[in-house]
Amino acid sequence: MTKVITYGTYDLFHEGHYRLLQRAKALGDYLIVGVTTEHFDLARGKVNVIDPIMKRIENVRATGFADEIIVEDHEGQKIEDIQKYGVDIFTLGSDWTGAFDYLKPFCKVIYLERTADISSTDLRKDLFQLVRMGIIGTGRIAPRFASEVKYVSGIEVVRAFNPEKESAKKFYLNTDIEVETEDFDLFLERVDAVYIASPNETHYEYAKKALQAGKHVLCEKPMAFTKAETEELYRLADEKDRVLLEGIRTAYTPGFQQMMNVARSGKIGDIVDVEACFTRLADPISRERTDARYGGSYLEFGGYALLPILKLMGTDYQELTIRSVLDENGVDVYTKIQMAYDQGMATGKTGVGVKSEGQLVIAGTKGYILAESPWWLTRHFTVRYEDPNLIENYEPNFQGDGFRYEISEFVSKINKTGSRDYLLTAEESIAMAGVTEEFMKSREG
Ligand code: C2G
Repeated sequence: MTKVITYGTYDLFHEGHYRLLQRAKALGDYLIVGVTTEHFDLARGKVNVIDPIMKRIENVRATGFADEIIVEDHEGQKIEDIQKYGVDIFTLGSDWTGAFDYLKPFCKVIYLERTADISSTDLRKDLFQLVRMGIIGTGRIAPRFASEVKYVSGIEVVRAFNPEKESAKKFYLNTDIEVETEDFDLFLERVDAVYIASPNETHYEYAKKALQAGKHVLCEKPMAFTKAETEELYRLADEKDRVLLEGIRTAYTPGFQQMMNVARSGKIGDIVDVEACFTRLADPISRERTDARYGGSYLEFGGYALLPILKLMGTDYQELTIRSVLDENGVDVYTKIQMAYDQGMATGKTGVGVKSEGQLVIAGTKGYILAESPWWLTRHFTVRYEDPNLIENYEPNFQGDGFRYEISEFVSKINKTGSRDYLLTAEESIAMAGVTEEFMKSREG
């Protein structure tokens, strides 16, 4: 007898789950299905799980494919189960290819092709719909995004779009996600939402088209280069009753939220100055270093640097100064933004050809917050005072590369499970566009 085992959360049970179980069963004579507990999902960083475990188990049972159902509740359990039940084959969908090769000394490991194109007809008509996501642009960031989506329940990447055939092909080979290269409208028709990760200068047009077609939009920063265009997109989203979110990852991480709240708690007194720096030396042949108009450090990292500034000092600044150092191609390799407020000031520094200390300092009348590089992931920050021996350490939770928090916020806004607009508000995103507009003007002058 050949014993097969597979595991999953099976939240919002769908066609992809069904087909996986069907094929898992066909690999042998006896199928064991491990369903994850809430606790285990929390520990492995799967966010947004909606159905309770009893419902998830019931859905697996109802398929009729499982001969035995067990629960998975801790790290390391897979090896225990394989040994305990005398399992011959471990199988999981191809979104996990490679991740469970460590089980090979214990049994055969098979990754089954995942169901990429889940059709809407088979989706449940319940309150929570599975969000069928399309990715626009298949460059460097898109595969990272795609690999984090599997940690967010309730959303599936069903296809991608890129008119550049070479990049499209590479993405398909890497991710198994089909890429449409010609018909944008056809691509839009088959998704509920899009993630825009195309070159900076195309964000606005894609976002507009997608919103007009009634799709929810998660757009990489900068969403647009002017305040008016950004306002127009938020207006359009409102009119169409669709979610529009700017993808500044830091805003959605648990650690950054906690840091903002500690800053506002009065612990460091009144906040007077915010200094944020983000530099990363970019490859000389990369888009950031060669595209004078739409590359450069500000457009790459300005959103991150401005985020804590606008959150803590507000969007109502009195003065804005932007200075850049350009290289021989006219690319801003280093940019410094300075803002003056009624009762304070702020500085943002970005670099792609200049390296500096990537830290965030929030200075107050009683103390300060120091978050060292990479503060934009916010895995760690400290509160400090006049007495240098007094240091309060914060180690917030952070899993993967942080995309999952942004995606989770997007999904819960679509499902209207919380109006958590405060993570990154339209007002903050529009104010950022205002600074971007000034930056673009300063480059023309
Ligand atoms: N799956 C699929 N096609 C999809 C979506 C999911 O084939 N479109 C597969 C997954 O690869 C997995 C199973 O369905 O094999 C269950 O998926 P999830 O419920 O998302 O669970 P997952 O997070 O993949 O759990 O220990 C838990 C496991 O490591 C994986």
